[in-house]
Amino acid sequence: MRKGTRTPLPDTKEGVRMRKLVLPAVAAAIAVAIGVPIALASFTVTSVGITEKEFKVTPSVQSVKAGSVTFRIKNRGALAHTFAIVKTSLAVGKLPVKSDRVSLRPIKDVGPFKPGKGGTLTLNLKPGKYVLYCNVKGHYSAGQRVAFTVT
Ligand SMILES: [Cu+2]
Repeated sequence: MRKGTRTPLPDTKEGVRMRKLVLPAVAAAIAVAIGVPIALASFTVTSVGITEKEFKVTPSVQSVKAGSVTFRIKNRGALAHTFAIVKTSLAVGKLPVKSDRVSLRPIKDVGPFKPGKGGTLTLNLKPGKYVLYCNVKGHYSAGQRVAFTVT
């Protein structure tokens, strides 16, 4: 006796892909268990496409709303790249570098991804300024970095 929750097709709004993520059986089971109406059991996820290559990180949007954000990373370059995110008010080009790598502690640094490969990273982001970059030796300094804002 599974109760599925039907959701509308994905909305597209200014490049931000807001997608209803529904795990029908699980959501319904949890909803029943904790007494939440089924209609509230779906939730919204913000998805940001990330393209990496030599030597750029290009997000599909420069800013998102606070909450759960899924980065969908794709390496379209010829070298391996990582995807790192750090929360900082420092300017995008002014992060401290040691041994050719950013020395700040990132929230997360995933990869390295080989050419043609990629992955996803979901984080719960608070409002603030962030920098997205690749932390393979020398890549940040070569320009593989971009400012990112959470509002
Ligand atoms: Cu790189």
